[in-house]
Amino acid sequence: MASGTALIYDDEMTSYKLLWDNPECDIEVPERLLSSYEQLKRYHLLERCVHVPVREGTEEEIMLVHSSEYLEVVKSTQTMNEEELRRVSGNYDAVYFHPNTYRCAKLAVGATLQLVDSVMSGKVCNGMALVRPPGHHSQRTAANGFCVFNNVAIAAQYAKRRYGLQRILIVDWDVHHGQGIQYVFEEDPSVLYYSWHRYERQQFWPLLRESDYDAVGQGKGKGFNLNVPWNKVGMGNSDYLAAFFHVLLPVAFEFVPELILVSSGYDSGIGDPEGQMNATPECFAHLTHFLMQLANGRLCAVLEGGYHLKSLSESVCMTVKTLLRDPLPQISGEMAPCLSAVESIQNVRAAHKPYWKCLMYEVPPVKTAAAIVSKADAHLLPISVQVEMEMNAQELKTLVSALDAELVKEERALLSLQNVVAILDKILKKKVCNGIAESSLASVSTTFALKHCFDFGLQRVLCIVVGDVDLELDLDDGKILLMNICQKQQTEKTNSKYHISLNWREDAERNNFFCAVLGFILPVAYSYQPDLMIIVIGPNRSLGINGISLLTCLLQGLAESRILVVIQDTEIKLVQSVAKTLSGVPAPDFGAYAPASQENVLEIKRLRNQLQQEWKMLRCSVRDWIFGS
Ligand code: X5A
Ligand code: ZN
Repeated sequence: MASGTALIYDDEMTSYKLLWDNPECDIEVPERLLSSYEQLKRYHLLERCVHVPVREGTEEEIMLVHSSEYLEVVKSTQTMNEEELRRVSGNYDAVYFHPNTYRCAKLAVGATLQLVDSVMSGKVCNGMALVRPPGHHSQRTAANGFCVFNNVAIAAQYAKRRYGLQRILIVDWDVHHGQGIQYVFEEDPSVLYYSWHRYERQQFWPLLRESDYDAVGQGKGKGFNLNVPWNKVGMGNSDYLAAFFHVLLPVAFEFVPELILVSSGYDSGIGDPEGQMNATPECFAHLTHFLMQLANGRLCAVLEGGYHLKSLSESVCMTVKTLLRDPLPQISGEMAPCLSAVESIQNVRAAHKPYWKCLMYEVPPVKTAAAIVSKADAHLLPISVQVEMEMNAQELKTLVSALDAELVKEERALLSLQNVVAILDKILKKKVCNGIAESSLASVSTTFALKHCFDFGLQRVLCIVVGDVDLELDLDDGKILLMNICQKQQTEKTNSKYHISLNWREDAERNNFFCAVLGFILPVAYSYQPDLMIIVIGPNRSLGINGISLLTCLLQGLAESRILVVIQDTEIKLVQSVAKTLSGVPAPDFGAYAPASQENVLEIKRLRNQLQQEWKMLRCSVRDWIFGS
């Protein structure tokens, strides 16, 4: 990997200045470059850099962004007298021309491209170009805000063309909005533009509506324009860092840029008359450091604004020192962003939620939903469980009537569906992973739920019924595997592949269900490979809370953990315990282990013999294996 830092500078870019009185432009002076360069010398940073000569940008390069007409206008200013220069300058917002402006503007473009070439060729890893005039305000057919040619925008287009780059990140930390860059790449998803800027609700120059956080890009470029508008002056180190942590960096790491161009203006630094912000020079070291972790360290910083000569030159030095990989300076100030900053950050994040995964999943997804009869008991459930509100009656009727016209007429039946449908819908639409629904008529609601599942396109649903719940189902096609766990022998029914009765009696104090779950239920369930599981708990159950917890817990390995638990009788202890296991509250207690009774062991054996041909995971002996196949 390349090492070294390029520094590109030529004092010819100090050869133009404002020739007349204009208070808006008189801060843009040649000393900006001279003092920065001097300071680099004084800190012995200059001698540590690789010096790359400047060149003129060619007309073809300039026309990667600007029109030929505009190029001709700028060209024509070379030979103008002061009066003519004033007149042309007056055609633009916050611009002055000098006879040398054209030459310097071409050098500024060329210096930027020399830097890109040095980094892209691997001659250096990163670097900085100290240039005048700046570029980020200039547009296809207009100079603007001291800017003539858009150095950084041209560099991005050039890098795409010359090096075939597909993702370039432009970070504009100048205190003004680089609207010129925004305009060029608004519809271009290959260039991600990030800018923070003094905005004050559109009361600060350039006074544009499109500088606000809701300008996210257009067409294919939606999501690739990030504006952080500062609505107050005085933003400092912690505000800038917060914007990096919570907006730029997550998006940048997701974007995976191949090259970073920094529109490196220092009017966002402390003391600057334009910005009125508070970031100390050390802040720029930290900003630089973070960006160096992207794009394989390929970073080109190009000077834009910065009008407080001391603050500017110190900040330039901090940037270059960091590019040279010196240890970072301590950052000063209380590390707490101000309210206004946080508000802006929140707004950009919200505006960009649809486009970036890092912003989409900021809150962990809800795993478990519950719909219970007594809403007053909601606080007894784990806080991570989302308690569903009453379902809209009309919505329910529409949903039900589509599948079962008769059912809609029965008030009591309809009511019993409410919770089950609400939760099942969330599970099917993958809004939650699992859930609990209390239902006064578990048989009706489960039968309906199964219909709803197949209507939704599920292939196999495992339905485990604990206690007395009669389901009238067609069980021949294998779309449902029904397992009844009941008290006593149902003599008239024989077990079939898809309808299994497991006679079980639980030890009152202790849990003897391990043997049934491991020895029978799980092997069958894993052989079946359901895409949803419904556990129905009715009255007269032969299984205690511990047994039910164990069952729900161990079944989570199947169907991507999609489990719906339907509970008929309101029993908050049971709901609580199931909610805990489903939501993954740590270390559920299944109760003390008890060996299964003789009766239970025989039942498992009997079922295994009966069904191991159908459900091959039941095999646990060589004999089973040989005679079962
Ligand atoms: C490059 C830059 C600022 C123009 C301010 C005009 N331009 N009021 O910082
Ligand atoms: Zn600026």
